[in-house]
Amino acid sequence: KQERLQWFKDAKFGMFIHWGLYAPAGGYWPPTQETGKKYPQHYSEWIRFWANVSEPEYGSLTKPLFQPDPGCTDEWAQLAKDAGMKYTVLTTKHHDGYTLFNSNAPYSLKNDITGSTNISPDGRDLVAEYAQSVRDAGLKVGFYYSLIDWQHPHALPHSRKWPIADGADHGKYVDYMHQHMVQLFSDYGRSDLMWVDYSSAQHQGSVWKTNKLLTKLHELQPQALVNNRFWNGLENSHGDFFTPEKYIPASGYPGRVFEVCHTMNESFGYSHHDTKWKSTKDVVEMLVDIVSKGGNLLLNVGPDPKGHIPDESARVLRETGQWLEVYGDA
Ligand code: FUL
Repeated sequence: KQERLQWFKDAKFGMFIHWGLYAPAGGYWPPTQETGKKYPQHYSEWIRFWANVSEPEYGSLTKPLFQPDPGCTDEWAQLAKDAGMKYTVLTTKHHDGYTLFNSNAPYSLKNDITGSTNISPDGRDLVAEYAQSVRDAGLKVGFYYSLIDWQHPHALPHSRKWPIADGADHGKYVDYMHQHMVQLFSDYGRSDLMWVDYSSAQHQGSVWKTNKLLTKLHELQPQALVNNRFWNGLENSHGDFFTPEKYIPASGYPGRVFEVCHTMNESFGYSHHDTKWKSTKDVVEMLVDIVSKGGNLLLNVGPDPKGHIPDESARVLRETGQWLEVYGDA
């Protein structure tokens, strides 16, 4: 385990990427700034929850609003490199239930929702493009995968706003999510990290059959790390690393491997109205603070519906990289 963790401890700085159907909504529902209601809550990636959107309205965001430009994942990888980051973690599925990869897990819903959860444009697989770009840039490849699922009819009740249909069988959802993660670690080459998100005190590791899943994941990618968000009582004894969110205590976390996740503004997903951008000074100070306490910073960007990282983030990240060039090893 110590050996597996070494690159991670050395890396110190990574890029988190939240991207999905919440990008075209951008914190409004219906999803236009002109006619939509503004949801001021910080996390735009929760729009489906905030606005209580069901199908087919939510899925209709796929076309024509979510329009990834070819090559956008190369831009992310280049920016991460320019910023001095060493790894990236992409939301392959967030809580809304849609995937950036072509899932081969059986997905038959009882209600009127049919078809795939994959939101990649026809003939493309965004996770494949991402993994290729990041690996080509010499960075480590990480996948975020949401345990919470607002789409799947058999998901755990705590993770849904909508009532569970009669006859819901949580086991089916657990199998589904295992298949997804196994696919992520089978079809996309060498991968370095699985970042699951998130369980709760009532729904601990065993509910997710974590032991079985981790065994399988480690068989497929022996070098890979898995975070701690299956919650306490984990078969993987709190995961390979601990993941405080937007928070670091003055004393750090002595004796623990940890990674603080934070974001360039307030929201993780793209938001039209969240303009509380961090300055280069803010980012450098945060990075220095966390690294001096022995942790990593996983700093988030929220690409727009075409896959471009907002200029306000890109500029600050490049300037952070320039600062690291001069003072990084000091
Ligand atoms: C949280 C999620 O609910 C947020 O949307 C975001 O993904 C953050 C990193 O983790 O738990």
